[in-house]
Amino acid sequence: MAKHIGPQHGWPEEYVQRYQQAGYWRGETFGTMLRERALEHPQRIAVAGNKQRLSYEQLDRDASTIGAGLLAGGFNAGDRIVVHLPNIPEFVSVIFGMFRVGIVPVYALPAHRITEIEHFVNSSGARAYLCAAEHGGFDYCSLADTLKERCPDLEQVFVIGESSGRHTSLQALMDGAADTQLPATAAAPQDIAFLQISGGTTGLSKLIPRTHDDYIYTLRESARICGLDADSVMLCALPMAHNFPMSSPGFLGTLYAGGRVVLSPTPTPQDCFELIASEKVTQCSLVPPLLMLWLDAAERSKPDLSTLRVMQVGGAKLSAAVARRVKPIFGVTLQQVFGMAEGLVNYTRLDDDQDTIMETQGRPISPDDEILILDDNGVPVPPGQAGHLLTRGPYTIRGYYNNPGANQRSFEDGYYRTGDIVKLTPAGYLVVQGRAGDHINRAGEKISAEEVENYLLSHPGVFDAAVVSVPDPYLGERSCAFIIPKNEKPRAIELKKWVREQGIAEFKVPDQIVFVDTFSETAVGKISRKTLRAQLRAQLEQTQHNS
Ligand code: OOB
Repeated sequence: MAKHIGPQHGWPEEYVQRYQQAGYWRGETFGTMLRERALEHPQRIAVAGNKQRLSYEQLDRDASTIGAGLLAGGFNAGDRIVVHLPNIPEFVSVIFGMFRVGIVPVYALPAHRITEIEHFVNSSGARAYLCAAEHGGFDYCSLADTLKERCPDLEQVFVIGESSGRHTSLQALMDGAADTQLPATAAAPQDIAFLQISGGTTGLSKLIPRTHDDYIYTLRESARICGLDADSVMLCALPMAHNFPMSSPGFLGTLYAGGRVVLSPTPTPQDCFELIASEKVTQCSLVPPLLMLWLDAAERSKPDLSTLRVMQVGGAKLSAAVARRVKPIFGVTLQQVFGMAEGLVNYTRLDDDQDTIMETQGRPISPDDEILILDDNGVPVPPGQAGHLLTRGPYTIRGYYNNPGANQRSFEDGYYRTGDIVKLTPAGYLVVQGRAGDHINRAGEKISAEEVENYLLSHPGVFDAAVVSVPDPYLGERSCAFIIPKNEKPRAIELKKWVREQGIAEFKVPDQIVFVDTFSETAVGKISRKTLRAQLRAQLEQTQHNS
Protein backbone atom coordinates (compact mmCIF):
# COMPACT_ATOMS: atom_id res chain seq x y z
CA MET A 1 0.00 0.00 0.00
CA ALA A 2 1.34 3.42 -0.92
CA LYS A 3 2.09 5.65 1.99
CA HIS A 4 -0.32 8.42 2.85
CA ILE A 5 0.92 11.78 1.65
CA GLY A 6 -0.33 13.32 4.91
CA PRO A 7 0.10 16.85 6.20
CA GLN A 8 3.64 17.50 5.04
CA HIS A 9 3.15 21.04 3.87
CA GLY A 10 6.07 22.57 5.73
CA TRP A 11 4.40 25.50 7.52
CA PRO A 12 5.65 25.60 11.13
CA GLU A 13 2.99 25.09 13.80
CA GLU A 14 2.96 28.77 14.87
CA TYR A 15 2.04 29.80 11.32
CA VAL A 16 -0.62 27.12 11.07
CA GLN A 17 -2.21 28.55 14.20
CA ARG A 18 -1.83 32.11 13.00
CA TYR A 19 -3.53 31.38 9.67
CA GLN A 20 -6.29 29.42 11.34
CA GLN A 21 -6.93 32.12 13.94
CA ALA A 22 -7.03 34.81 11.24
CA GLY A 23 -9.79 32.79 9.56
CA TYR A 24 -7.79 32.06 6.40
CA TRP A 25 -7.59 28.30 6.88
CA ARG A 26 -11.11 27.26 7.79
CA GLY A 27 -10.86 23.50 7.61
CA GLU A 28 -12.60 23.15 4.25
CA THR A 29 -11.63 20.54 1.68
CA PHE A 30 -12.51 20.31 -2.01
CA GLY A 31 -14.75 17.38 -1.14
CA THR A 32 -16.79 19.37 1.38
CA MET A 33 -16.82 22.43 -0.87
CA LEU A 34 -18.42 20.54 -3.75
CA ARG A 35 -20.91 18.71 -1.51
CA GLU A 36 -22.01 22.02 0.04
CA ARG A 37 -22.54 23.67 -3.35
CA ALA A 38 -24.45 20.61 -4.58
CA LEU A 39 -26.76 20.83 -1.59
CA GLU A 40 -27.17 24.61 -1.95
CA HIS A 41 -28.12 24.62 -5.62
CA PRO A 42 -28.26 21.11 -7.03
CA GLN A 43 -29.75 22.02 -10.41
CA ARG A 44 -27.53 24.95 -11.31
CA ILE A 45 -25.04 24.25 -14.07
CA ALA A 46 -21.52 23.96 -12.68
CA VAL A 47 -19.61 23.15 -15.87
CA ALA A 48 -20.47 23.46 -19.56
CA GLY A 49 -18.22 22.39 -22.39
CA ASN A 50 -17.66 19.85 -25.15
CA LYS A 51 -21.43 19.58 -25.67
CA GLN A 52 -22.01 18.59 -22.04
CA ARG A 53 -23.61 20.40 -19.11
CA LEU A 54 -23.00 19.18 -15.58
CA SER A 55 -25.18 20.41 -12.71
CA TYR A 56 -23.63 20.73 -9.26
CA GLU A 57 -25.56 17.64 -8.19
CA GLN A 58 -24.30 15.68 -11.19
CA LEU A 59 -20.73 16.84 -10.64
CA ASP A 60 -20.92 15.78 -7.00
CA ARG A 61 -22.27 12.39 -8.05
CA ASP A 62 -19.63 11.92 -10.77
CA ALA A 63 -16.91 12.82 -8.30
CA SER A 64 -18.14 10.12 -5.92
CA THR A 65 -18.35 7.57 -8.73
CA ILE A 66 -14.82 8.31 -9.94
CA GLY A 67 -13.44 8.31 -6.40
CA ALA A 68 -15.18 5.01 -5.65
CA GLY A 69 -13.97 3.53 -8.93
CA LEU A 70 -10.38 4.41 -8.09
CA LEU A 71 -10.67 2.91 -4.60
CA ALA A 72 -12.20 -0.25 -6.09
CA GLY A 73 -9.27 -0.36 -8.53
CA GLY A 74 -6.82 -0.54 -5.62
CA PHE A 75 -5.84 3.10 -5.34
CA ASN A 76 -5.56 4.70 -1.92
CA ALA A 77 -5.55 8.12 -0.32
CA GLY A 78 -2.15 9.70 -0.87
CA ASP A 79 -1.48 8.01 -4.22
CA ARG A 80 -0.50 10.30 -7.08
CA ILE A 81 -2.02 10.22 -10.58
CA VAL A 82 -0.75 12.39 -13.45
CA VAL A 83 -3.73 14.14 -15.07
CA HIS A 84 -3.13 15.20 -18.67
CA LEU A 85 -6.36 16.66 -19.99
CA PRO A 86 -7.53 19.49 -22.22
CA ASN A 87 -10.44 21.79 -21.35
CA ILE A 88 -13.24 19.23 -21.02
CA PRO A 89 -15.81 18.79 -18.22
CA GLU A 90 -14.22 15.49 -17.19
CA PHE A 91 -11.19 17.48 -16.02
CA VAL A 92 -13.36 18.84 -13.23
CA SER A 93 -15.13 15.58 -12.30
CA VAL A 94 -11.84 13.65 -12.33
CA ILE A 95 -9.97 15.98 -10.01
CA PHE A 96 -12.94 16.29 -7.62
CA GLY A 97 -13.21 12.48 -7.66
CA MET A 98 -9.58 12.27 -6.59
CA PHE A 99 -9.95 15.06 -4.01
CA ARG A 100 -12.92 13.27 -2.47
CA VAL A 101 -10.91 10.15 -1.68
CA GLY A 102 -7.59 11.90 -1.01
CA ILE A 103 -5.84 10.84 -4.23
CA VAL A 104 -3.47 13.54 -5.42
CA PRO A 105 -3.62 14.74 -9.05
CA VAL A 106 -0.42 15.97 -10.70
CA TYR A 107 -1.37 18.53 -13.35
CA ALA A 108 0.27 18.33 -16.76
CA LEU A 109 -0.46 20.81 -19.56
CA PRO A 110 -1.87 19.54 -22.88
CA ALA A 111 1.29 20.85 -24.59
CA HIS A 112 3.51 18.55 -22.52
CA ARG A 113 4.97 15.52 -24.25
CA ILE A 114 6.65 12.28 -23.24
CA THR A 115 9.77 13.81 -21.68
CA GLU A 116 7.82 16.05 -19.34
CA ILE A 117 5.21 13.39 -18.52
CA GLU A 118 7.86 10.80 -17.74
CA HIS A 119 9.48 13.34 -15.43
CA PHE A 120 6.16 14.04 -13.64
CA VAL A 121 5.50 10.33 -13.19
CA ASN A 122 8.97 9.69 -11.81
CA SER A 123 9.27 12.75 -9.61
CA SER A 124 5.80 12.31 -8.08
CA GLY A 125 5.97 8.51 -7.85
CA ALA A 126 2.62 8.38 -9.68
CA ARG A 127 0.83 5.04 -9.87
CA ALA A 128 -1.30 6.03 -12.85
CA TYR A 129 -1.57 8.35 -15.84
CA LEU A 130 -4.89 9.73 -17.05
CA CYS A 131 -5.27 11.37 -20.46
CA ALA A 132 -7.75 12.19 -23.18
CA ALA A 133 -7.40 9.85 -26.18
CA GLU A 134 -6.84 12.69 -28.60
CA HIS A 135 -6.70 16.47 -28.54
CA GLY A 136 -5.58 19.06 -31.06
CA GLY A 137 -4.47 16.34 -33.46
CA PHE A 138 -2.16 14.67 -30.93
CA ASP A 139 -2.53 11.00 -30.00
CA TYR A 140 -2.13 10.78 -26.22
CA CYS A 141 -2.74 7.01 -26.23
CA SER A 142 0.53 6.51 -28.08
CA LEU A 143 2.27 8.73 -25.57
CA ALA A 144 0.78 6.49 -22.88
CA ASP A 145 2.20 3.40 -24.64
CA THR A 146 5.70 4.86 -24.60
CA LEU A 147 5.23 5.99 -21.02
CA LYS A 148 4.40 2.46 -19.91
CA GLU A 149 7.56 1.17 -21.56
CA ARG A 150 9.70 3.84 -19.95
CA CYS A 151 8.11 3.75 -16.47
CA PRO A 152 7.72 0.12 -15.45
CA ASP A 153 6.36 1.15 -12.04
CA LEU A 154 3.41 2.90 -13.62
CA GLU A 155 0.50 0.57 -12.93
CA GLN A 156 -2.43 1.99 -14.86
CA VAL A 157 -3.38 4.22 -17.75
CA PHE A 158 -6.88 5.70 -17.82
CA VAL A 159 -8.21 7.22 -21.02
CA ILE A 160 -11.15 9.49 -21.71
CA GLY A 161 -12.56 8.73 -25.17
CA GLU A 162 -11.65 5.95 -27.61
CA SER A 163 -8.83 3.98 -26.02
CA SER A 164 -8.81 1.15 -28.61
CA GLY A 165 -8.75 -1.41 -25.82
CA ARG A 166 -5.14 -0.88 -24.83
CA HIS A 167 -5.94 1.17 -21.74
CA THR A 168 -8.75 1.39 -19.19
CA SER A 169 -11.46 3.84 -20.17
CA LEU A 170 -12.68 6.28 -17.54
CA GLN A 171 -16.20 5.24 -18.47
CA ALA A 172 -15.48 1.61 -17.56
CA LEU A 173 -14.07 2.75 -14.22
CA MET A 174 -17.24 4.78 -13.61
CA ASP A 175 -19.59 2.02 -14.77
CA GLY A 176 -18.00 -0.32 -12.24
CA ALA A 177 -18.79 2.06 -9.38
CA ALA A 178 -22.05 3.59 -10.59
CA ASP A 179 -24.32 5.03 -7.90
CA THR A 180 -21.79 4.68 -5.12
CA GLN A 181 -22.25 7.53 -2.69
CA LEU A 182 -19.20 8.57 -0.75
CA PRO A 183 -18.80 10.83 2.28
CA ALA A 184 -17.93 14.41 1.28
CA THR A 185 -14.23 13.95 1.97
CA ALA A 186 -11.64 11.42 3.04
CA ALA A 187 -8.93 14.09 3.01
CA ALA A 188 -8.02 16.39 5.87
CA PRO A 189 -7.83 20.17 5.28
CA GLN A 190 -4.08 20.28 5.67
CA ASP A 191 -3.38 17.32 3.42
CA ILE A 192 -1.77 17.95 0.07
CA ALA A 193 -4.66 18.20 -2.38
CA PHE A 194 -2.65 18.21 -5.61
CA LEU A 195 0.75 18.81 -7.15
CA GLN A 196 0.96 21.81 -9.46
CA ILE A 197 3.98 22.22 -11.72
CA SER A 198 6.48 25.05 -11.59
CA GLY A 199 7.55 27.15 -14.54
CA GLY A 200 10.96 25.47 -14.17
CA THR A 201 13.96 27.79 -13.97
CA THR A 202 16.59 25.07 -13.80
CA GLY A 203 15.84 22.03 -15.86
CA LEU A 204 12.47 20.31 -15.87
CA SER A 205 9.53 21.51 -13.76
CA LYS A 206 9.41 21.03 -10.02
CA LEU A 207 6.30 19.83 -8.19
CA ILE A 208 4.37 22.25 -6.03
CA PRO A 209 2.35 20.76 -3.16
CA ARG A 210 -0.84 22.72 -2.40
CA THR A 211 -3.14 21.89 0.49
CA HIS A 212 -6.94 22.06 0.59
CA ASP A 213 -6.86 24.73 3.31
CA ASP A 214 -4.33 27.03 1.65
CA TYR A 215 -5.73 26.79 -1.86
CA ILE A 216 -9.36 27.16 -0.83
CA TYR A 217 -8.38 30.32 1.04
CA THR A 218 -7.15 31.77 -2.28
CA LEU A 219 -10.39 30.71 -3.99
CA ARG A 220 -12.56 32.39 -1.37
CA GLU A 221 -10.57 35.63 -1.48
CA SER A 222 -10.09 35.61 -5.27
CA ALA A 223 -13.82 35.16 -5.80
CA ARG A 224 -14.47 38.14 -3.52
CA ILE A 225 -11.75 40.36 -5.04
CA CYS A 226 -12.85 39.54 -8.59
CA GLY A 227 -16.55 40.04 -7.87
CA LEU A 228 -17.72 36.45 -8.46
CA ASP A 229 -21.06 35.15 -7.22
CA ALA A 230 -23.55 32.44 -8.11
CA ASP A 231 -24.63 34.42 -11.20
CA SER A 232 -21.10 34.64 -12.60
CA VAL A 233 -20.17 32.77 -15.75
CA MET A 234 -16.44 32.19 -16.19
CA LEU A 235 -14.98 31.35 -19.57
CA CYS A 236 -11.94 29.11 -19.27
CA ALA A 237 -9.97 29.81 -22.44
CA LEU A 238 -6.42 29.05 -21.24
CA PRO A 239 -5.42 25.45 -20.47
CA MET A 240 -7.23 24.74 -17.22
CA ALA A 241 -4.34 22.83 -15.66
CA HIS A 242 -2.50 26.12 -15.35
CA ASN A 243 -2.72 27.84 -11.98
CA PHE A 244 -4.04 31.13 -13.40
CA PRO A 245 -7.24 29.83 -15.08
CA MET A 246 -7.55 27.29 -12.28
CA SER A 247 -7.69 29.60 -9.31
CA SER A 248 -7.06 33.29 -9.97
CA PRO A 249 -10.06 33.28 -9.68
CA GLY A 250 -10.37 30.66 -12.42
CA PHE A 251 -12.72 27.73 -12.65
CA LEU A 252 -12.22 26.66 -9.04
CA GLY A 253 -12.92 30.17 -7.74
CA THR A 254 -16.10 30.19 -9.83
CA LEU A 255 -17.22 26.84 -8.41
CA TYR A 256 -16.41 28.14 -4.93
CA ALA A 257 -18.79 31.04 -5.61
CA GLY A 258 -21.45 28.67 -6.98
CA GLY A 259 -21.20 30.13 -10.51
CA ARG A 260 -20.94 28.47 -13.91
CA VAL A 261 -17.74 27.46 -15.70
CA VAL A 262 -17.72 27.42 -19.51
CA LEU A 263 -14.86 25.57 -21.15
CA SER A 264 -13.45 26.55 -24.50
CA PRO A 265 -11.45 23.94 -26.45
CA THR A 266 -9.10 26.66 -27.71
CA PRO A 267 -8.38 30.26 -26.73
CA THR A 268 -9.01 31.63 -30.23
CA PRO A 269 -11.32 34.66 -30.60
CA GLN A 270 -13.50 32.59 -32.99
CA ASP A 271 -14.31 29.88 -30.43
CA CYS A 272 -14.40 32.21 -27.45
CA PHE A 273 -16.51 35.07 -28.85
CA GLU A 274 -19.17 32.58 -29.82
CA LEU A 275 -19.20 31.05 -26.34
CA ILE A 276 -19.28 34.46 -24.65
CA ALA A 277 -22.42 35.35 -26.58
CA SER A 278 -24.19 31.99 -26.30
CA GLU A 279 -23.35 31.31 -22.64
CA LYS A 280 -23.62 34.93 -21.47
CA VAL A 281 -20.09 34.87 -20.07
CA THR A 282 -19.29 37.51 -17.43
CA GLN A 283 -15.56 36.90 -16.75
CA CYS A 284 -12.53 35.52 -18.50
CA SER A 285 -8.75 35.32 -17.96
CA LEU A 286 -6.11 35.74 -20.65
CA VAL A 287 -2.35 36.10 -21.12
CA PRO A 288 -1.24 39.35 -22.82
CA PRO A 289 -0.57 37.94 -26.34
CA LEU A 290 -4.05 36.42 -26.46
CA LEU A 291 -5.54 39.65 -25.20
CA MET A 292 -3.88 41.44 -28.13
CA LEU A 293 -5.29 38.89 -30.55
CA TRP A 294 -8.77 39.26 -29.06
CA LEU A 295 -8.59 43.06 -29.16
CA ASP A 296 -7.66 43.07 -32.84
CA ALA A 297 -10.32 40.50 -33.69
CA ALA A 298 -13.00 42.39 -31.76
CA GLU A 299 -12.14 45.63 -33.54
CA ARG A 300 -12.62 43.87 -36.87
CA SER A 301 -15.65 41.70 -36.23
CA LYS A 302 -17.55 43.64 -33.53
CA PRO A 303 -18.80 40.53 -31.67
CA ASP A 304 -21.53 40.68 -29.02
CA LEU A 305 -19.58 40.75 -25.76
CA SER A 306 -22.21 42.70 -23.87
CA THR A 307 -22.42 40.27 -20.92
CA LEU A 308 -18.67 40.45 -20.18
CA ARG A 309 -17.86 42.49 -17.08
CA VAL A 310 -14.31 41.69 -15.99
CA MET A 311 -11.26 40.52 -17.88
CA GLN A 312 -8.29 39.20 -15.89
CA VAL A 313 -4.92 39.46 -17.60
CA GLY A 314 -1.72 37.95 -16.23
CA GLY A 315 1.00 35.34 -16.57
CA ALA A 316 3.34 37.81 -18.26
CA LYS A 317 3.82 41.56 -18.25
CA LEU A 318 0.98 43.55 -19.80
CA SER A 319 2.07 46.81 -21.37
CA ALA A 320 0.14 49.90 -20.28
CA ALA A 321 -0.52 50.72 -23.96
CA VAL A 322 -2.35 47.43 -24.51
CA ALA A 323 -4.07 47.71 -21.13
CA ARG A 324 -5.59 51.02 -22.20
CA ARG A 325 -7.34 49.42 -25.20
CA VAL A 326 -9.32 46.98 -23.07
CA LYS A 327 -12.13 49.18 -21.77
CA PRO A 328 -12.87 51.03 -25.04
CA ILE A 329 -12.97 47.84 -27.12
CA PHE A 330 -14.48 45.28 -24.72
CA GLY A 331 -16.38 47.63 -22.41
CA VAL A 332 -15.14 45.67 -19.36
CA THR A 333 -13.07 46.31 -16.26
CA LEU A 334 -9.50 45.13 -16.66
CA GLN A 335 -7.93 43.32 -13.74
CA GLN A 336 -4.19 42.68 -13.77
CA VAL A 337 -3.05 39.46 -12.12
CA PHE A 338 0.53 38.74 -11.14
CA GLY A 339 0.77 35.30 -9.64
CA MET A 340 2.74 32.10 -9.45
CA ALA A 341 1.84 28.46 -8.96
CA GLU A 342 4.03 28.46 -5.82
CA GLY A 343 1.57 30.81 -4.14
CA LEU A 344 1.52 34.61 -4.03
CA VAL A 345 -1.17 36.17 -6.22
CA ASN A 346 -1.65 39.92 -6.70
CA TYR A 347 -4.69 41.61 -8.19
CA THR A 348 -5.55 45.16 -9.10
CA ARG A 349 -8.88 45.77 -7.40
CA LEU A 350 -12.02 46.39 -9.46
CA ASP A 351 -12.49 49.85 -7.91
CA ASP A 352 -8.85 50.95 -8.25
CA ASP A 353 -8.21 54.16 -10.19
CA GLN A 354 -7.36 53.78 -13.89
CA ASP A 355 -3.64 54.51 -13.49
CA THR A 356 -3.26 51.78 -10.89
CA ILE A 357 -5.10 49.30 -13.11
CA MET A 358 -3.08 50.20 -16.22
CA GLU A 359 0.36 50.52 -14.67
CA THR A 360 0.67 48.08 -11.79
CA GLN A 361 0.36 44.34 -11.42
CA GLY A 362 -1.80 44.58 -8.33
CA ARG A 363 -1.39 43.95 -4.63
CA PRO A 364 -1.41 40.68 -2.69
CA ILE A 365 -4.54 38.75 -1.79
CA SER A 366 -3.79 38.50 1.91
CA PRO A 367 -2.85 41.00 4.63
CA ASP A 368 -0.50 38.23 5.79
CA ASP A 369 1.36 37.96 2.48
CA GLU A 370 4.82 39.09 3.55
CA ILE A 371 6.82 40.80 0.82
CA LEU A 372 10.57 41.41 0.80
CA ILE A 373 12.35 43.32 -1.95
CA LEU A 374 16.09 42.79 -1.70
CA ASP A 375 19.17 43.98 -3.58
CA ASP A 376 21.79 41.57 -4.95
CA ASN A 377 23.40 41.39 -1.50
CA GLY A 378 20.19 40.44 0.25
CA VAL A 379 19.63 43.90 1.77
CA PRO A 380 16.15 45.48 1.54
CA VAL A 381 16.07 48.18 -1.16
CA PRO A 382 14.95 51.73 -0.32
CA PRO A 383 11.20 52.29 -0.84
CA GLY A 384 10.18 52.45 -4.50
CA GLN A 385 13.35 50.85 -5.86
CA ALA A 386 13.47 47.60 -7.78
CA GLY A 387 14.84 44.39 -6.30
CA HIS A 388 14.37 40.65 -5.93
CA LEU A 389 10.91 39.63 -4.75
CA LEU A 390 10.71 37.15 -1.88
CA THR A 391 7.46 36.21 -0.21
CA ARG A 392 5.89 34.02 2.43
CA GLY A 393 2.34 33.75 3.60
CA PRO A 394 -0.78 31.66 4.12
CA TYR A 395 -0.80 30.12 0.63
CA THR A 396 2.81 30.30 -0.53
CA ILE A 397 4.51 26.92 -0.28
CA ARG A 398 7.38 26.37 2.11
CA GLY A 399 9.13 23.95 -0.23
CA TYR A 400 8.82 21.91 -3.43
CA TYR A 401 7.74 18.29 -3.27
CA ASN A 402 10.65 15.94 -2.56
CA ASN A 403 13.30 18.31 -3.82
CA PRO A 404 15.82 19.36 -1.14
CA GLY A 405 18.26 20.78 -3.72
CA ALA A 406 15.71 23.17 -5.21
CA ASN A 407 14.46 24.05 -1.75
CA GLN A 408 17.90 25.12 -0.68
CA ARG A 409 18.13 27.44 -3.69
CA SER A 410 14.61 28.87 -3.60
CA PHE A 411 13.66 29.19 0.06
CA GLU A 412 15.20 31.34 2.79
CA ASP A 413 13.71 31.53 6.27
CA GLY A 414 10.38 30.33 4.90
CA TYR A 415 10.43 32.96 2.14
CA TYR A 416 10.11 31.84 -1.47
CA ARG A 417 12.53 33.57 -3.83
CA THR A 418 10.30 34.21 -6.83
CA GLY A 419 13.01 35.13 -9.35
CA ASP A 420 11.07 38.28 -10.24
CA ILE A 421 12.45 41.81 -10.09
CA VAL A 422 9.75 44.15 -8.81
CA LYS A 423 9.21 47.49 -7.18
CA LEU A 424 6.58 48.54 -4.72
CA THR A 425 4.45 51.68 -5.11
CA PRO A 426 3.67 53.79 -2.02
CA ALA A 427 0.16 52.27 -2.03
CA GLY A 428 1.65 48.76 -1.76
CA TYR A 429 1.13 47.69 -5.38
CA LEU A 430 3.76 45.68 -7.24
CA VAL A 431 5.22 46.67 -10.58
CA VAL A 432 7.04 43.82 -12.31
CA GLN A 433 10.31 44.91 -13.94
CA GLY A 434 11.68 41.61 -15.18
CA ARG A 435 13.29 38.35 -14.13
CA ALA A 436 16.51 37.69 -12.29
CA GLY A 437 16.57 34.08 -13.34
CA ASP A 438 17.15 32.43 -16.63
CA HIS A 439 13.73 31.51 -17.74
CA ILE A 440 11.99 32.77 -20.80
CA ASN A 441 8.38 33.88 -20.42
CA ARG A 442 7.02 33.13 -23.89
CA ALA A 443 3.41 34.26 -23.98
CA GLY A 444 3.00 33.19 -20.36
CA GLU A 445 4.63 29.78 -20.94
CA LYS A 446 7.78 29.52 -18.85
CA ILE A 447 10.85 27.94 -20.46
CA SER A 448 14.01 26.98 -18.61
CA ALA A 449 17.09 28.10 -20.56
CA GLU A 450 19.10 25.33 -18.96
CA GLU A 451 16.65 22.63 -19.99
CA VAL A 452 16.73 23.67 -23.65
CA GLU A 453 20.52 24.07 -23.58
CA ASN A 454 20.79 20.48 -22.42
CA TYR A 455 18.73 19.24 -25.37
CA LEU A 456 20.91 21.25 -27.75
CA LEU A 457 24.13 20.04 -26.14
CA SER A 458 23.12 16.44 -26.74
CA HIS A 459 23.27 17.07 -30.53
CA PRO A 460 26.53 15.69 -32.01
CA GLY A 461 27.15 18.91 -33.98
CA VAL A 462 26.91 21.26 -30.98
CA PHE A 463 30.00 22.25 -29.04
CA ASP A 464 28.27 24.72 -26.73
CA ALA A 465 24.85 26.34 -26.42
CA ALA A 466 23.34 29.28 -24.55
CA VAL A 467 19.62 30.03 -24.65
CA VAL A 468 18.39 33.54 -23.91
CA SER A 469 15.17 35.52 -24.03
CA VAL A 470 14.68 38.24 -26.62
CA PRO A 471 11.96 40.90 -26.36
CA ASP A 472 9.15 40.20 -28.81
CA PRO A 473 6.35 42.64 -29.63
CA TYR A 474 3.72 39.93 -29.68
CA LEU A 475 4.91 37.08 -27.43
CA GLY A 476 6.49 39.38 -24.84
CA GLU A 477 9.64 37.26 -25.02
CA ARG A 478 10.85 34.65 -27.45
CA SER A 479 13.81 32.28 -27.21
CA CYS A 480 17.10 32.52 -29.04
CA ALA A 481 19.75 29.79 -28.92
CA PHE A 482 23.38 30.78 -29.47
CA ILE A 483 25.30 27.80 -30.80
CA ILE A 484 29.01 27.16 -31.11
CA PRO A 485 29.12 24.32 -33.63
CA LYS A 486 31.62 21.48 -33.70
CA ASN A 487 33.60 20.96 -36.94
CA GLU A 488 30.58 20.34 -39.08
CA LYS A 489 27.97 23.05 -38.61
CA PRO A 490 24.42 21.67 -38.32
CA ARG A 491 21.56 23.55 -39.97
CA ALA A 492 19.24 25.60 -37.76
CA ILE A 493 16.20 23.66 -38.91
CA GLU A 494 17.92 20.41 -38.01
CA LEU A 495 18.64 21.65 -34.49
CA LYS A 496 15.03 22.70 -33.98
CA LYS A 497 13.92 19.28 -35.20
CA TRP A 498 16.38 17.67 -32.78
CA VAL A 499 14.98 19.58 -29.83
CA ARG A 500 11.41 18.77 -30.85
CA GLU A 501 12.33 15.09 -31.13
CA GLN A 502 13.33 15.01 -27.48
CA GLY A 503 9.57 14.70 -26.92
CA ILE A 504 8.91 18.03 -25.26
CA ALA A 505 6.31 20.80 -25.40
CA GLU A 506 6.49 22.66 -28.70
CA PHE A 507 6.81 26.05 -26.97
CA LYS A 508 10.30 25.03 -25.76
CA VAL A 509 11.73 24.70 -29.30
CA PRO A 510 14.00 27.77 -29.83
CA ASP A 511 12.37 30.46 -31.96
CA GLN A 512 15.70 31.62 -33.32
CA ILE A 513 19.15 30.06 -33.70
CA VAL A 514 22.34 32.11 -34.04
CA PHE A 515 25.68 30.43 -34.81
CA VAL A 516 28.78 32.03 -33.28
CA ASP A 517 32.46 31.08 -33.20
CA THR A 518 32.90 31.82 -29.54
CA PHE A 519 30.76 33.34 -26.83
CA SER A 520 33.30 35.99 -25.85
CA GLU A 521 36.93 36.33 -24.83
CA THR A 522 36.14 36.49 -21.17
CA ALA A 523 33.37 33.97 -21.37
CA VAL A 524 35.36 30.81 -21.81
CA GLY A 525 35.24 28.98 -18.53
CA LYS A 526 35.51 32.16 -16.50
CA ILE A 527 32.02 33.48 -16.02
CA SER A 528 28.75 31.93 -15.01
CA ARG A 529 26.15 30.87 -17.55
CA LYS A 530 23.95 33.57 -16.08
CA THR A 531 26.43 36.34 -16.95
CA LEU A 532 27.06 34.77 -20.33
CA ARG A 533 23.35 34.73 -21.12
CA ALA A 534 23.07 38.38 -20.05
CA GLN A 535 25.96 39.32 -22.36
CA LEU A 536 24.49 37.47 -25.31
CA ARG A 537 21.10 39.02 -24.73
CA ALA A 538 22.64 42.51 -24.68
CA GLN A 539 24.63 41.73 -27.83
CA LEU A 540 21.50 40.61 -29.66
CA GLU A 541 19.49 43.62 -28.57
CA GLN A 542 22.32 45.87 -29.80
CA THR A 543 22.36 44.17 -33.23
CA GLN A 544 18.59 44.48 -33.52
CA HIS A 545 18.76 48.12 -32.46
CA ASN A 546 21.39 48.87 -35.11
CA SER A 547 19.60 47.11 -37.93
C1 OOB B 1 1.45 32.30 -13.41
O1 OOB B 1 2.07 31.28 -12.78
P1 OOB B 1 3.42 30.54 -13.25
O2 OOB B 1 3.80 29.69 -12.11
O3 OOB B 1 3.22 29.91 -14.59
O4 OOB B 1 4.50 31.67 -13.50
C2 OOB B 1 4.85 32.58 -12.48
C3 OOB B 1 5.73 33.67 -13.07
C4 OOB B 1 5.99 34.80 -12.11
O5 OOB B 1 7.03 34.51 -11.21
C5 OOB B 1 6.35 35.91 -13.10
O6 OOB B 1 7.66 35.76 -13.54
C6 OOB B 1 5.43 35.65 -14.26
O7 OOB B 1 5.09 34.28 -14.19
N1 OOB B 1 4.20 36.45 -14.18
C7 OOB B 1 4.10 37.76 -14.53
C8 OOB B 1 2.75 38.12 -14.34
N2 OOB B 1 2.08 37.04 -13.88
C9 OOB B 1 2.99 36.03 -13.80
N3 OOB B 1 5.02 38.63 -14.95
C10 OOB B 1 4.61 39.91 -15.21
N4 OOB B 1 3.34 40.32 -15.05
C11 OOB B 1 2.37 39.47 -14.61
N5 OOB B 1 1.10 39.90 -14.47
O8 OOB B 1 1.85 32.79 -14.45
C12 OOB B 1 0.22 32.82 -12.73
C13 OOB B 1 -0.31 32.14 -11.65
C14 OOB B 1 -1.45 32.63 -11.03
C15 OOB B 1 -2.04 33.79 -11.49
C16 OOB B 1 -1.51 34.46 -12.57
C17 OOB B 1 -0.37 33.98 -13.20
